[in-house]
Amino acid sequence: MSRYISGIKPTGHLTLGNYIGAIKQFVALQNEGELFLFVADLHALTLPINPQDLRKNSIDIIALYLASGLDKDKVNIFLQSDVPAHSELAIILQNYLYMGELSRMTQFKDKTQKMNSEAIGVGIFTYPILMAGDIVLYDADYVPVGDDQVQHVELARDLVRRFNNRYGEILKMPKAVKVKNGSRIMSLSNPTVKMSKSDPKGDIFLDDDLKVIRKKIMSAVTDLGHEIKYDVEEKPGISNLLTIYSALTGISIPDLEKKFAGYMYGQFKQEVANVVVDEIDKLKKNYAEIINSNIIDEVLNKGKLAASKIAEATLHRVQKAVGLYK
Ligand code: AQP
Repeated sequence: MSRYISGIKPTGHLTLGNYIGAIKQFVALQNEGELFLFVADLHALTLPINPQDLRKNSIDIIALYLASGLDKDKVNIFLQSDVPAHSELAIILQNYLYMGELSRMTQFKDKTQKMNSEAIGVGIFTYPILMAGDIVLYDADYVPVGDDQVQHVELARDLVRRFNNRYGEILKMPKAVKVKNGSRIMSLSNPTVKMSKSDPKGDIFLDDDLKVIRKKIMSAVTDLGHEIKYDVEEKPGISNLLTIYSALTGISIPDLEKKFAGYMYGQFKQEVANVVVDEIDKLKKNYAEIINSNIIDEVLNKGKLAASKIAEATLHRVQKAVGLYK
């Protein structure tokens, strides 16, 4: 049975991008293999965050995982900081990645381009090391992620190659997997940039009021012309809305182009809004039940036990391989 590992950083309110690119994918995979899903709370510290927000965002992610249909009895859900092996392994692995590699990471460049280089925290630079550890700790076959995280998974693969060349077959080689439609949901106000929870321009948040969501979709930036056609270069706004519709309904984009042939942009947006509002409405109802129950601690305790068992075994293997006396 294949094993999957993935996580989400509790850096803000989750977006429709996180839902489509990551969470919906997790839900589909829970019947395919063994799923380990964590809240990447240590990663959230790489940029300034208020402690109350970090705590609330972390709990919200667990509740949203469950509200989206992840089955607590099938999936192992845990907090990254509940499994100390993540931090311990990162200290070792940092010696097998290079400054040059880390400085080429797109996310590092994007997140720090407007910062004074003297004041960039080291954690945002070494983020991919911690992430490589997150992945290899679980001997995972696959890492379900959105587009923007694929480069980090590739770096983890380089690290595994380098480490195993030196010490033998110690770490399992992981592979990134993406959803077919929706691995990069774009901002509604600027469909050439990614929808991102920490840069909330043109985002749909899962906890937005349904009326606000409808309004955001109705005022989404569209393109010249009037045809409902998928063309990322010429029609990034319409293409993004088609992708969202397709990801939420499972209807292919060519079928949607046929379905919406002859629609005006406004009519099409109404249809997209209906689909998004329906999905988020269901999510909100489930979320309300979960957040008011005692289930979250139970889920986290179970997840921590299952995750720790595998993570500690990998950590010991690595410690022994590099010569630490164990
Ligand atoms: N716009 C998106 N479309 C599709 N997938 C997306 N993901 C993020 N944005 C989109 C996927 O969601 C997962 C969780 O991401 P993360 O929390 O680890 O951080 P991220 O990739 O940096 O996502 P954000 O929302 O942009 O967070 P911030 O703003 O904090 O950096 C990943 O699988 C990601 O690919």
